[in-house]
Amino acid sequence: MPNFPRPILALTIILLAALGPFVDIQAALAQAADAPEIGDKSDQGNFEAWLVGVRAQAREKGISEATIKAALSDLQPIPRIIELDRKQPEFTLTLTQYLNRVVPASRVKKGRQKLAENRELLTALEAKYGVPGRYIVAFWGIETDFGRVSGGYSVVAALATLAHDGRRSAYFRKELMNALKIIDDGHITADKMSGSWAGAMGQTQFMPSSFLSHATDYNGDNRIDIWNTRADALASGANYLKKAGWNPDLTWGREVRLPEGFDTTLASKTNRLTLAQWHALGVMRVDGSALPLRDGIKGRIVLPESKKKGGPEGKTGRAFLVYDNFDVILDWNRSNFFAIAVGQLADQIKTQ
Ligand SMILES: [Ca+2]
Repeated sequence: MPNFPRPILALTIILLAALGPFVDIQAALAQAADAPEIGDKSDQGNFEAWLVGVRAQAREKGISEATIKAALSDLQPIPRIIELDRKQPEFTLTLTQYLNRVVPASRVKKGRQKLAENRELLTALEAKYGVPGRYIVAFWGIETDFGRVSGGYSVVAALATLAHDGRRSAYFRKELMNALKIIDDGHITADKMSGSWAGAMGQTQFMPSSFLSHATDYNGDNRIDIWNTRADALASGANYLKKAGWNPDLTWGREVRLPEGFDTTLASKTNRLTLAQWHALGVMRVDGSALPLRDGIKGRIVLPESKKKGGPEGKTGRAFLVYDNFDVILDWNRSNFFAIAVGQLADQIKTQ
């Protein structure tokens, strides 16, 4: 997020700091919606008393006393995190405004530099995981400005704060247990486990559950270090995408122009048509030329700015024809804006 970072100006930092956590929390909210409550409501009044229960649960899960002591002693909730969690604004930017912030020309330029600097590693990762380097670099750039801004919060304190807070306790308590396991496994110490205020960690902003299922030790030192070891971080991102179903033969999609009177009910997650079928329905490249007619490729139309029923004031906003890899990006972060930003940054990095 994840999330969802940056210099040039303090303004940029503020804007992207706001965007990153938004992105993290979207996935968190979606996952928390299906998670059962564990029963924190009865003991959330007193953080210390609550921590006693957390320590007991950690012991039951086989976390060592040393880790419990190192991670859960002298722990305080962080009021700023509750503030940030409560303040999440409605996402009111247009797509164009969002892309201007998340994929500025400076980031494209830096992305090209990063692609060149890491060519050997990225070529090896593409061979192993089937994900082109420009996509790995795009995720890296959007999540953390290429590893520069990965969040300054203690992940344990952040997750404990959110787990104790009671709004999405079950989800964050599980992530807290996952974080303790990562520490217990020796990948990072509690005091060095930093991340976003919502607990997204390292250069790829993995939640602890994603770390446990997808992070990988690429440089072979027996530690998975997505914070400081670039090879581990980028390989972990590539592994995530591979496991989520990345198709090496496809791109992500493209912006398109819809014909006058296009039936917007055709833009649905389930309505996957061939490029020839979309062509027959009048869908064009954004410059007005015909779609490429590669056989066998199906895509769906995404109208990221439209609310249901034709969008605000009947407008559909910008339109995209996307392939299966778009849904892989959404697996990482369930925001159409985020997925389009990743795709566009990857495209622009490639265009030299
Ligand atoms: Ca390693």
